[in-house]
Amino acid sequence: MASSDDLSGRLLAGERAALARLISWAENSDRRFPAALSSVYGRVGRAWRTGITGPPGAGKSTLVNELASTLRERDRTVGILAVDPSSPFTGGALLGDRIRMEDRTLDPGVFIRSMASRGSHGGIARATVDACDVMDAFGFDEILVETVGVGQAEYDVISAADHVVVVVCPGAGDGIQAMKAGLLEVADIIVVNKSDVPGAERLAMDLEEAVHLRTAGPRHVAAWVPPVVQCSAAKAEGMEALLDAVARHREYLQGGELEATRARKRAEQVQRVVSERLSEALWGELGYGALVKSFLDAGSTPYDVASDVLSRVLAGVPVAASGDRAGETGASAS
Ligand SMILES: Nc1nc2c(ncn2[C@@H]2O[C@H](COP(=O)(O)OP(=O)(O)OP(=O)(O)O)[C@@H](O)[C@H]2O)c(=O)[nH]1
Ligand SMILES: [Mg+2]
Repeated sequence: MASSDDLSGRLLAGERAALARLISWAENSDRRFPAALSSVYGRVGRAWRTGITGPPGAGKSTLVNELASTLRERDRTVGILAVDPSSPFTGGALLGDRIRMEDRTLDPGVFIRSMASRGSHGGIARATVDACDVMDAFGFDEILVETVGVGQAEYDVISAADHVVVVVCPGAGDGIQAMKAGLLEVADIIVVNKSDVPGAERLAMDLEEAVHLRTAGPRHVAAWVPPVVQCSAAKAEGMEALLDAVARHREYLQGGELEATRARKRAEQVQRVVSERLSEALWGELGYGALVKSFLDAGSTPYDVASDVLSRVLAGVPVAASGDRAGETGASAS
């Protein structure tokens, strides 16, 4: 059985199998992962992380693939993480052009990994950040994370990135609907993909207007206004424009909030780890499951039982008494 020391040593030596293994440890909440991460954590923080999300079928995987190509042409190394993909990066569904994909997987400057959210007990955002951390420590310049969807879980996954790119396309799964579902709020950059199909221009104009209404109110001008970039990932068009937009957002972050934002995101990761472990411990080794069952069997309501559980747990965790000052991390519990 591999020890965490072996594996982190091999990761730092550039062994891709060790990288893959460590990501599996993160995904499976392996107890060896924390020690492995701490031995490589000094190397974390050099990669740029870009989250790519949007409705199913918008062309995210195609776009990620093209972005990776363009980044490789610029001599940037790329780690790709597809979270719960419905169109996998391997197996052909993604790419009309399999030969290029095979080239890509032979390229030591690219690493591609899928991660399933099933079975990770809501810990998918935690596991994604862990996976990005080890890819970062491994030494990739750029990390691209694709996740499908528009819900809270995807938002949690994607919001850990430095840049959030929201991809929409004309037609089915209408972009404006996606924006109404809250994607406008989270996007640093909006991509209208499939610019080769009718309606793309119109959608881009509508989105520009929506962004303008949101960011240029009478009393408030946003510091960053998400640009709307038109691309055709399938035709490999618009990648330079997208990377320019990313570069501008990067400069914007470097001009101010980058360190504070990354620190806040690290604090959010701490919260995820604590919540996950706490819940595991409560219903596992601490035996609260049995207690709950006995109370419910005795006829108490779920709220009464929950209140009993909480008072026991909270009484045992005297945070306020320990001198810690709550709220210092700046992490929000939302
Ligand atoms: N016409 C056109 N089709 C595209 C373009 N980009 C992607 N597609 C097609 O759109 C379909 C979906 O592409 P994917 O890249 O798998 O989309 P996705 O957003 O990753 O999909 P999910 O991961 O399933 O949500 C595929 O048939 C692609 O070939 C484009 O720029 N133009
Ligand atoms: Mg996809």
